[in-house]
Amino acid sequence: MELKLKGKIIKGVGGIYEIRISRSDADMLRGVGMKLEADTLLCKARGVFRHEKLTLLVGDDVMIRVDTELAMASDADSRTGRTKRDEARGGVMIEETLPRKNELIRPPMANLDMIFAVVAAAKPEPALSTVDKLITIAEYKHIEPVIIITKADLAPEAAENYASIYRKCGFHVFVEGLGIDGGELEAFIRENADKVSAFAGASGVGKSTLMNRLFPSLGLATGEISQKTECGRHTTRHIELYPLAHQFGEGTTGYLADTPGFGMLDFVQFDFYTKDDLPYVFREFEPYIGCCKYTKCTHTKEDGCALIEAVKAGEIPLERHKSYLEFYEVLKNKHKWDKK
Ligand SMILES: Nc1nc2c(ncn2[C@@H]2O[C@H](COP(=O)(O)OP(=O)(O)OP(=O)(O)O)[C@@H](O)[C@H]2O)c(=O)[nH]1
Ligand SMILES: [Mg+2]
Ligand SMILES: [Zn+2]
Repeated sequence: MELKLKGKIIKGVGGIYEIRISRSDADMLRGVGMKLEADTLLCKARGVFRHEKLTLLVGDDVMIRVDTELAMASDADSRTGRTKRDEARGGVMIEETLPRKNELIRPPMANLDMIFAVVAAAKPEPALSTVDKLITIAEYKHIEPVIIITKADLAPEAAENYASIYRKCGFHVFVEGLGIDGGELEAFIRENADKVSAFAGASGVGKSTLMNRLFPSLGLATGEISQKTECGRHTTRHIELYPLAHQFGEGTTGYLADTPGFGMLDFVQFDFYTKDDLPYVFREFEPYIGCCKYTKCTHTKEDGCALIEAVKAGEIPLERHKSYLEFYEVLKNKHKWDKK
C-alpha cells in the first residue's frame, strides 16, 4: 500500500529525518503491521532535495510517501541486526515541504512561534549584545522572544539586573537557577502548549538542563563548562523538537526544541535585517520613533533624538541602546561594502 501523509520534521541528522505524524495516521500504519516508535517515522528526502541542495529544517511541515510493504521489509531487516539508519531506506520518503511561516539560520529551524533566549547570569559571563542579536532577529521574523536568565544561584544580583532590563522592554522574563522554583516557566510553557518553541543561546548556559527539568524522562546530556575559558563545550549536537503531548497529554499540538549552543551571530556574513529595519526590532523604541527633531535621525548621536532622551531619562535601558549602536555600526559598514 502506498500513502501520502503529512508530518513534521522533529530531528534531522546526516540526511536521516525523524518525522512525527498524527496519531490517527500512526494507528493506521500500525493497523497494516508497521512498527512505529511514538508516532514517528525515520526517512530520507527525495533525491531532488539532495541534488538541488534544498534545505530541510527541523520544524518543516512535509508530505511524505509511505510504501508500507517496503517499509515493513526494511523493518524486518532491522531485526536481523541492521541499524535504524538502514530502516530509512526507501519505504518512507519526504516528497515535498509545505510553505514555511518563517525560518532561522541560527538555530536552523522553520515555523517557530516563540524563541527562548537563554542567558546565564554567570559562567559563562553574558554578552548582552549576542542576546540582543537573537532577540532582534526573532522580532524581525515575528517570532516571540522570551528571555530566560539561568544560573541565578551563582549571581543573584546580576540575574535580577538582567531580568529588569528585559522586563522594562516588555518581554516575558524568567529567572532560573539551582534551588529556584521553576514553576512559573513550566506554567508558561503549559499555557503555550500549542506553540512551536526553542531554547537558544550560548553553549553552557543551561538549555539542556532546563529541558531535562521540564521533561524529566528525556535524560539529555549536559556538560560542565570549561574551567579555563568558562565557555560551554557544545554538549548538545543536534536540534530536536519534543512533542509537548508527551508532557501535557494527547491533543497537545506544540513542541519545544533543545538546540546546540552557538557563539556569534554574524551580521556581516548573513543577511538578517538591514540598517533601516534596526529601530523597529527593538520593541521598547517604538513609542519614540517619529518623535525626534530630525526626520532622518539615526538615533545614534543627534540633538533632539527622542530615543536618546528616553535612554537618559531611564525609560529605555542603556544596555539595549548600546546593542543598537553596535549593530548600527556593523550594518552601516556592511552597506558600504555591498556598494563596492
Ligand atoms: N549553578 C548552576 N549550574 C547550572 C544551571 N543550569 C545548568 N548548569 C550547569 O551548567 C553546565 C552546562 O549546562 P547544559 O545544560 O549542558 O548547557 P547547554 O546550554 O545545554 O550547553 P550546550 O548543549 O553546549 O549548548 C552544566 O554543568 C550544568 O549542570 C544552574 O541553574 N545553576
Ligand atoms: Mg545542551
Ligand atoms: Zn532619534
